[in-house]
Amino acid sequence: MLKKILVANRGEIALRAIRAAKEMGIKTVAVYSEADANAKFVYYSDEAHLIGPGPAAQSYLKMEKIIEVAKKTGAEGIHPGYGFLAQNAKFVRMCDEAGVEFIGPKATAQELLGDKLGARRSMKKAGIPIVPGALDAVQDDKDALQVAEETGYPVMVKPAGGGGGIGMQVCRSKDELLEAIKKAQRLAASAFSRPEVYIEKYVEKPRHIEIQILADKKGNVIYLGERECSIQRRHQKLIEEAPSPVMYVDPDLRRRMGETAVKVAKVAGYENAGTCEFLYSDKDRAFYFLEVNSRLQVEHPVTELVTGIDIVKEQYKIASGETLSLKQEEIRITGHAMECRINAEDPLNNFVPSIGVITNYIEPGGPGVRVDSGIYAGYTIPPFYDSLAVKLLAWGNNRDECIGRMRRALGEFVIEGIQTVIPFHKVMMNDEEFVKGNIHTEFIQDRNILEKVKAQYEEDEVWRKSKANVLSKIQPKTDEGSPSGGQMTDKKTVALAAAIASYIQSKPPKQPVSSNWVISDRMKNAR
Ligand code: MV4
Repeated sequence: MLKKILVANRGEIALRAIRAAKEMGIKTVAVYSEADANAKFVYYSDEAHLIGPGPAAQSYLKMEKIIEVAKKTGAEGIHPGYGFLAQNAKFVRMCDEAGVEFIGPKATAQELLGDKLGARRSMKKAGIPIVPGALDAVQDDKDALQVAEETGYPVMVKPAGGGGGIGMQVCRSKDELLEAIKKAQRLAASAFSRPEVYIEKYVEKPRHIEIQILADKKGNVIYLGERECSIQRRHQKLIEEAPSPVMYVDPDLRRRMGETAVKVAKVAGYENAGTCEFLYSDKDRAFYFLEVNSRLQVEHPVTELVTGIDIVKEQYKIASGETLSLKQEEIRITGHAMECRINAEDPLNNFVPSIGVITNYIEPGGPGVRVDSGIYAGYTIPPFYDSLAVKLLAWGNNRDECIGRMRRALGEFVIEGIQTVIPFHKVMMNDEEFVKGNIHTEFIQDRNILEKVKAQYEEDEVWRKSKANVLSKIQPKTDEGSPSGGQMTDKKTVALAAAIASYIQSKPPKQPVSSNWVISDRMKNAR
């Protein structure tokens, strides 16, 4: 078994990786940026090393630096978390060369699965059901029109180089198609440095269902059931659950999807934990392979709650060369689990990131509640990173009990000083169609959920004010020349937050402004 690992990430997922290691007696090394000096994961790690300034390009993406810390500290493995270096084949190769175990799939599997069009070809050849459409990149307008005609409108244009929804466009006619292709090629070239795009049949209002898999180094692969992740906004998942509500209607679907995912993993020579994404059409009762996420995912705890399996511990065991100790027949799904992503974003203002000092923080608890949080009272949310602050999970014997607990837990949660998406989740947990499980990927728009969030927010404010005398708060210091270094950092971050907020709210310029500022992706997305 690995004796010491380095966690090459931050926030709640760094903490998650540290917690599993601690329970197994594995020593942990954290690496952190200047902006994360006061973070929980730094505090909970056995040792922590500063690797650079706040912007990720100068810290969490510094491959040589991170490997250097691993070598220096005697860490035998690197857990990449999600994002940053988790799906970077070059980094995996560098780990291999340095003799450090990358806790995740090999570089070859990362490359095969990172090429979405290549993966589509390999999976089609292996008999995996894929969405109808092209197996090659668009050559020219004539070629595009022909493929779309054969496939039948509406179609979706997708970049070959990357998934996750970036640069994808729906086209309902010839005219839309030619426009979309040009735009998608431009986006793909800048986001993935590969301009190729391809055409698929657009599946209308599908469910997004994914299968969690575990694969050891000896070719054994099992599936841990599914998660439904249909509740998304602009390709950002907000709610995930297991089982998918469709599994209550078609109990054999899990086995069919699960066995398909296992086959996908075997075709790709996959190892460690991973997720196979599918689209499911209620109308056709059919599922289609989309892509593999070759990393531990944000929503993995949903599966942990219904299977009782600690996925991160399994990752460490697999990376250490152990044979999977779990057999497919031993995997049981018990009850229902749900995750609400509590982003530090303002749901009343286009989900613009909200940063600053947490002046009050009280976590929910009680039966069936799990909180994976990177924040605490007095902590300052830095502006450089993803806005996911807390993952709130509920488990129940059935979906109704699970939703009841989630509603109760959301009601207990106190987070002050910043805006969060808690009011959005409260609206969702009371939506009639959501409660029935009638969800799909266009649910938030179709049900006008965002229009109901303001009323919820105001209701919360009335409650908060009526109880203001009960809970104490941290008073952020604003006076000049404070002797406390920590407060100085807070002041700087708050000033930065104000600058970024005004930047976001300004109209996007035609020409990109040249500046030495590094604006994080979430800031760009908010514009
Ligand atoms: C699709 C699709 C419908 N038809 N492909 C988006 C993320 C990426 N992993 C795959 N995605 C989709 N691919 C075809 N052929 C629907 C999605 C999709 C989606 C589309 C619009 C709005 C929200 C969505 C949420 C999840 C998936």
